Amino acid sequence: MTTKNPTTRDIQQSDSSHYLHPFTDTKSLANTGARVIVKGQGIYIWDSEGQRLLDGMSGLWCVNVGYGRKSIADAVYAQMQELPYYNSFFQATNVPAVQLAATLVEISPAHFNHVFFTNSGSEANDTNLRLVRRYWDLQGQKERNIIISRHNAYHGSTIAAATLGGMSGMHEQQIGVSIPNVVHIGQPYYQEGGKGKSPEEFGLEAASWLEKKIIELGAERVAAFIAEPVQGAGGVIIPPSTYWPEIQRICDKYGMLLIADEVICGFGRLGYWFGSDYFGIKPDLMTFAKGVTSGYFPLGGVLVGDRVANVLIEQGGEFNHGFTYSGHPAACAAALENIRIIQEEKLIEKVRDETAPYLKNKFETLIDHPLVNVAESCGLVAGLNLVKKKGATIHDGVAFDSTLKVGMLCRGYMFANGVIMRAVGDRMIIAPPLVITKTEIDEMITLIRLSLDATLAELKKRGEF
Ligand code: PXG
Repeated sequence: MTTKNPTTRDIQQSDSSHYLHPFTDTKSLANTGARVIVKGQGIYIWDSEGQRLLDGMSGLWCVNVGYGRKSIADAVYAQMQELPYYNSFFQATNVPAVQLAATLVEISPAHFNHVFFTNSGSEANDTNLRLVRRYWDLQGQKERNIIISRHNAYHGSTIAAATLGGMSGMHEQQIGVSIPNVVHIGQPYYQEGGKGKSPEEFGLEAASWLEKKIIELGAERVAAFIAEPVQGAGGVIIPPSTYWPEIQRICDKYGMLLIADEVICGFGRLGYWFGSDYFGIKPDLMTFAKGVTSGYFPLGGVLVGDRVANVLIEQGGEFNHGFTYSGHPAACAAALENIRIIQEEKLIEKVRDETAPYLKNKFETLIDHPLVNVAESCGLVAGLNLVKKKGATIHDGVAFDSTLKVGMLCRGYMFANGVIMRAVGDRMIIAPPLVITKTEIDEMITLIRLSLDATLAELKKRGEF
């Protein structure tokens, strides 16, 4: 691309010629051309054609404080001028990394007193895998090395993180490169597995799959259970209230480690600093990324609870693991300013007491739409299911033929109407920035309803409804 003021078409052409996008069918993208995003402010982004979009997905679940925060840019700029980089290997450290570690310890539950920094959530989960195996090795229980995860979980895209995750499409492409001793149990998705049961009964049943798996494998071989408090990329899978307390009881009973992947739920998404606070669980390790910097700079890490940290520090000697950019000063400066904003603007309290309950009320009104079988939310994440026909209960609805790709059709109308809502199959999901106001929630719901109407009209035209 050589033009000085490239047109959207120039950018799209160059994009499809050279840029391999993540999780993208390059050939089909080349036919349509990527949407070029050029600007963001508050909860809105703009594309190169000047269309404004209400970003119902906070970028990719990360822009918690919204776009256009000059103070984060200033903090990074100042840090880059002072010290753009230095490593934390070889007995050196840097001030922002030290300050951020202390801040994270302050905002997390009391038993977290240590932090390991990475660049991403994927690397953080790789780190978890190493921490867990190292912990049990140091305890003289090397054979305790199986990690249990869940189908449809997302834990990242490195080989270890993709193995930990439960995305079948990713596993299919991991030809011969999966990590051994990672097994999966079912997800607590009431719509999928709860027919004939109350949500509470189903929550207990879904948790019992963990205990069954432990007994099947032998508790002396099970090192840890890893899970997202609310599954994000899997489609905003909100577990019934009985699920997490029972999972905690099982982990305690068998003495295994509990890893909460807080990459999406952390930093206020559910109206608490961490999803674990929302569900009242006490994990040994917490993965974080995304909201720690609101996406302004790549940064991730693991909050390491005392149980693991004490063994690692007291008995472990050198931990042979780390990244060039672990504790990157500019990334840590971005995170510190981001956390300061969350605190100063009381965004977590605002979500918990005002906007999450408001969103819940408004979002649930969508259930009266002919296409919508379920409309539910938890904090500032929400999901609705599109069906061909509603039934007497949510389990009796008739799904669309998956080849119709109704979710993608609906997503197209959302874009056209100026709101970003994601499709996971025929489940439509949102996770708006924490700064969203009640008026903006109203606007978002109006745009969603308009797009549902357009989807319905199109399906009727095609004779599919
Ligand atoms: N854990 C969770 C719970 C995540 O959601 C990761 C780990 C990996 O983080 P990094 O920083 O390595 O991407 C994630 C990332 C989607 C989507 O389609 C979600 C994520 C990433 C890409 C796509 O919803 N989440």
